[in-house]
Amino acid sequence: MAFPSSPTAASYLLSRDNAFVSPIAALSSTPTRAESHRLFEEALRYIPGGVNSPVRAFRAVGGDPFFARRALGARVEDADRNVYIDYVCSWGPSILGHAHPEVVRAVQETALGGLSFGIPHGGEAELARKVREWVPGVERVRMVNSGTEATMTAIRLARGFTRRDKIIKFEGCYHGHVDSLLVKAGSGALTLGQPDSAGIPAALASLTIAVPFNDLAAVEAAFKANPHEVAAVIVEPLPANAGILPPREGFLQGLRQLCTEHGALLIFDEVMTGFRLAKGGAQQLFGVRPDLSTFGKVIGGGLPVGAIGGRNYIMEHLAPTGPVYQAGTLSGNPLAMAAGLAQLRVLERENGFAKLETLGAQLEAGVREALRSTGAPCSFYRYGSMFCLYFTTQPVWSLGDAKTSDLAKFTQFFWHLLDNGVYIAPSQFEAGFISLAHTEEDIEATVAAMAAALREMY
Ligand code: HOZ
Repeated sequence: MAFPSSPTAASYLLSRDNAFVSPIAALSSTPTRAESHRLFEEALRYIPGGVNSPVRAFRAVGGDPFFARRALGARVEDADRNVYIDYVCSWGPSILGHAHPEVVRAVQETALGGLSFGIPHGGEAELARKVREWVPGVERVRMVNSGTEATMTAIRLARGFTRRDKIIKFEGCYHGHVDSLLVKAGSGALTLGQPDSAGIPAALASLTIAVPFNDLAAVEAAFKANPHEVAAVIVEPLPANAGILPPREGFLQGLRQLCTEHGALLIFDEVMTGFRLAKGGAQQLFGVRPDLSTFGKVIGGGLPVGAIGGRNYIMEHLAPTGPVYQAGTLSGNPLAMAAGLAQLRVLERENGFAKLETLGAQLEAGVREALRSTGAPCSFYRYGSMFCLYFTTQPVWSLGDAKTSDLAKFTQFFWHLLDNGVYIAPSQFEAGFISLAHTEEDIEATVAAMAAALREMY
């Protein structure tokens, strides 16, 4: 698989076509990853597990992770110069593709005026205004540095606002590595078999009630068993950290109703879905208005940003107007604001969500045909540009269903794809992401690689 020619940073900034569209040449042989291996050995000497986030370690699929040399458009190139069509997209943020020229330019130009101020600046309100314009449930926004910070702040705010301590969450949902929320968690915690992390005091974990996703009766029972004690229900409206769990018709509406009835806040964790599924995220797609929303990933254009937003009468409980303390030296960082604004501007101008839907539909049609022709016992889920293939025929509505997936088959599928130039997350319990830099040809090549993998496996 070829990377765009003339691989200098400048050439990507000059020519969008060069940067984002390149012909696909099949790999002539199985790629070798000697340099990645060397870099991993080196990293292991200094970094626990050799990685700065566990999901990167390839533990679930065996073997060493590849190391990135660079990532441009829909491609990532590894340290050995193997090139992959990338469906991880930095775990979601790169919705325009990697290093989009406008985003890079915005960062470069802003950097010339300073890297960090610790003083308010205009870019903060500009991005906050954009979030408020796009997302139905948001009147005020506080910028933070990651999705984890956003959800941590959201539950503190919910507790401070309601003066209650307990939180209801869903099994397999992942809300970052927040102490209170690393209970029956998804993503890397699930992948590594540590959904309840060590190091979290039992007294704190006991304030978190985990129930199965799509089970309204369980939520109702939890409210009844803890009268006037539940501060919030936090949910990924489209859980994408245990694969993808589609919400049943009426489930999110039911949560809204139960929260209102019981005086608890409804928090939508839109770190994955915000600015990806639709302009207004999952809350727009499913027509349910939460009290608080958390964001990350796409909102930062590839730089570390998170945000929490909601109705003003709740948000004003945050310091300095209210008693719930929250802070951050780097929050509202000028480069991050500039990158986020540039990314959202391009998404809007290019009618991004409609294009992503078209690419997603193409992938879905191809995968379904491959499943039909190979008879592979799988279920495929897709919402817009997010997708997941499970190696089970059981409909997947909950973590329990997701766990019926044949993980050995997933591993075979993963390595077949990687060795044929397609990179999906190295875990069954993650989602795939399409970007605007993916082309119809990329999707075609991906479907062909997936079909070949399934043919070999079944
Ligand atoms: N936040 C991502 C959700 N699946 C995983 C990225 C990470 O933990 O590094």
